[in-house]
Amino acid sequence: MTLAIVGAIIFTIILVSGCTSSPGDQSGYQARGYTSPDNVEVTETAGVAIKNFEFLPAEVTISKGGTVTWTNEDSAKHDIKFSDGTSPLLGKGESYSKSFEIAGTFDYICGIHPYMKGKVIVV
Ligand SMILES: [Cu+2]
Repeated sequence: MTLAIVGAIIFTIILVSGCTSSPGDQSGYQARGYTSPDNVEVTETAGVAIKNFEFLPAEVTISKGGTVTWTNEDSAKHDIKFSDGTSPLLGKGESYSKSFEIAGTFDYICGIHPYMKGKVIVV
């Protein structure tokens, strides 16, 4: 679980930096051997933690046919609400997985706390 979180954080940094990095930042990436910002790493599966009323990371990119798994780490219950349906309510430690067969950008919220927002990008 710790590794997954670290991976998610690194992935987020890559995504965020890809949008905002200056040329100077890019050299730092290459030195560390990460995928270049223009070539964001796409994985078949992604994990999203629900923690402190936030989706972490709030944005994941997966390949078509891939799966995202959300795990609630809060004591409060949350769900994952897309335009085409809502997950069951997740208690602490519970997970929900959803597969994405169509490329696109899919926004979601928590149906209980609509200010909690996330995004799945399928490529
Ligand atoms: Cu919630």
